Amino acid sequence: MPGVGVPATGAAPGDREQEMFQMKALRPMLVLVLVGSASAVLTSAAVVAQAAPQEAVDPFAAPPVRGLPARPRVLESDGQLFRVVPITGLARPWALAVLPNGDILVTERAGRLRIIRDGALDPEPIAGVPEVNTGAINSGLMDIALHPRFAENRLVYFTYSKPKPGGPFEDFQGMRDAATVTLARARFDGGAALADVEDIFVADAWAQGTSGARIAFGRDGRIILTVGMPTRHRIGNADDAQNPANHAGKVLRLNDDGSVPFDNPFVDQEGYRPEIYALGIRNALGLYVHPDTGAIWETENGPMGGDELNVIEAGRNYGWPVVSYGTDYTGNKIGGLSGTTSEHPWAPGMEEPFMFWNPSPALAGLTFYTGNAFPAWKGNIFIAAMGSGNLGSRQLHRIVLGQTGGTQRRGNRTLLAELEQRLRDVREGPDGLLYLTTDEPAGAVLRIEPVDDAP
Ligand SMILES: [Ca+2]
Repeated sequence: MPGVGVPATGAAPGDREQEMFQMKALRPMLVLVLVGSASAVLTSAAVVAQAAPQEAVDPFAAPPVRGLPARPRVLESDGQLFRVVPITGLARPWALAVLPNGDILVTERAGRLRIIRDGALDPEPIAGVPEVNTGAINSGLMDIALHPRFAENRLVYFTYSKPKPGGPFEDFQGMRDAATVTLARARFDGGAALADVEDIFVADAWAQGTSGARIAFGRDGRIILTVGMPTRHRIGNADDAQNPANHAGKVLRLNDDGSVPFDNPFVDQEGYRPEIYALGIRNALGLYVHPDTGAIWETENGPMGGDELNVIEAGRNYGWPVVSYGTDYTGNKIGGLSGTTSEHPWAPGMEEPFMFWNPSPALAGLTFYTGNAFPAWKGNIFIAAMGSGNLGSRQLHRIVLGQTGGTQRRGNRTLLAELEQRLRDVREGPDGLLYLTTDEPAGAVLRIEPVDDAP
């Protein structure tokens, strides 16, 4: 069922079976909006589809932009002109944080922390980052976030893959080394090095393979930390995502010193790690706390055709690896490295995604747009997509919510596909502009700004 799907809100499992029956009977049920990938052409008449405008027109440039531009270029999407300003010289940039003075901290996957000062990349990395493991696609030095009171305390937080002590697992059937998600805190005074670098939380989630880790501060000042657990390896197992006795495949909630908040949902429940906030997570690569509602939004890489946008609530179970709208890359629903353990995409007691994507675009960073630079985008959700091969296009998704903020009408528009870049992160800066990272060997930070001098 290619396209972008919205699960029927509030439907009980029995209702869902009835709906599947209706779908087989060619009755429209899901509101689907096609995305740009050619493989996303509808193959079933059982859905209502509306093609989104796809061809971006660049009114100022000839020839049209293909690939990362060397200089600022004006692009267009859905009638909105915007200028893309590339800041190049980065290698596999993962995440970024815009400082109050407009400088930008950028993590590079290999374990370097870089800084863009006054719009130009400082050639010297910032010293003090611990050794990182880069053994899997989504590993290395990953997310970065500023303490809510950074202007006063200068505290920065970052996540990384911590190598297992003792080095590579040569004694473990000759396999590559294992790592676990670690949250570190440091002080950054704006100079050339971090100070007081400290691991404040080392997850019990030793794994061989991809395990993404995002952080965001809740409105209450607590840290939300995602720990991925996508597939089945000999070190770490997808089933760990349902095991409350470890941190793999979970959303965690911590105090800003790494300790356990007293009001976590399972803090007094036997058999549960007290840091757990939600379970059943595959590989979360985007995380955002809405400043008005406090809602926790998460993007998650599913298996083939199962990328998700979720709203994470305390104590809930988000299904992995029991249920998913995707399948293993063998095409089998059940089993394999990445298949589920259930034939059905839903189960009692497990949360449905807010949206899911098929094919999977390899969704990564996300933000709501709350600024004033682009009034037409206000309230929209932006999601970076890394794509590749059968994973759909490398582009930025723009999700338009319904009038009620809600769940009835959701549109998916896309932009920046012509750049053909693996878009890893998207953030809104304090200036109301959007900032992205391109996770490429010759990567960049992209600043998206309005075009005031447009004809
Ligand atoms: Ca899920």
